[in-house]
Amino acid sequence: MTAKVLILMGSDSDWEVMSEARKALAEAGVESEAHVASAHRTPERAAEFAREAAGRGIQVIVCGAGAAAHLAGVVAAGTALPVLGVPLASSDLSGLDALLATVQMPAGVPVGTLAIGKAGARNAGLLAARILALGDPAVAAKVEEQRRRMSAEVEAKDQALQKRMRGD
Ligand code: RP5
Repeated sequence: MTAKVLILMGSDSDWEVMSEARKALAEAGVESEAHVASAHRTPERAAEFAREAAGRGIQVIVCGAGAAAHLAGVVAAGTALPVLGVPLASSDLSGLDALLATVQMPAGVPVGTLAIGKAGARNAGLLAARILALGDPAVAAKVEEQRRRMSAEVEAKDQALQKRMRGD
């Protein structure tokens, strides 16, 4: 199966967080590939990934980067594919720097920005799956399954809480 989602990150130190996106995609049955490419340290490599993604069958790109995080913006500048950005907390500013750098794109170059860190990485994977689900019933079924599973987990937590409060 060829990858439909490309996950890019500024450094291998981002992988612990960005692997959450890959896990969420795997739950939805979506094949992904992940690479390190930095907007600052390897600008040509980042631009090449952006330029070549659509031609390789990629449909959504997820970019995670920390500090002055320009990766998602640079990639969005080089492709017409949807780009999702995950700001990472890898500097002394705890991700606020990356959030602002990722979210404040000028009009005309959209980056769909998620939350800082692991929740954002997971949501980027889930959102990429939902985009793909529009044209893929098998992925759509997995997305619905994930929603049902999440609801069931919350209900189970409430039942456990009620039981604890009753003292049994
Ligand atoms: C950013 O700088 C990367 O995305 C990473 O979050 C951060 C630190 O990178 P390393 O110094 O760990 O390579 O470009």
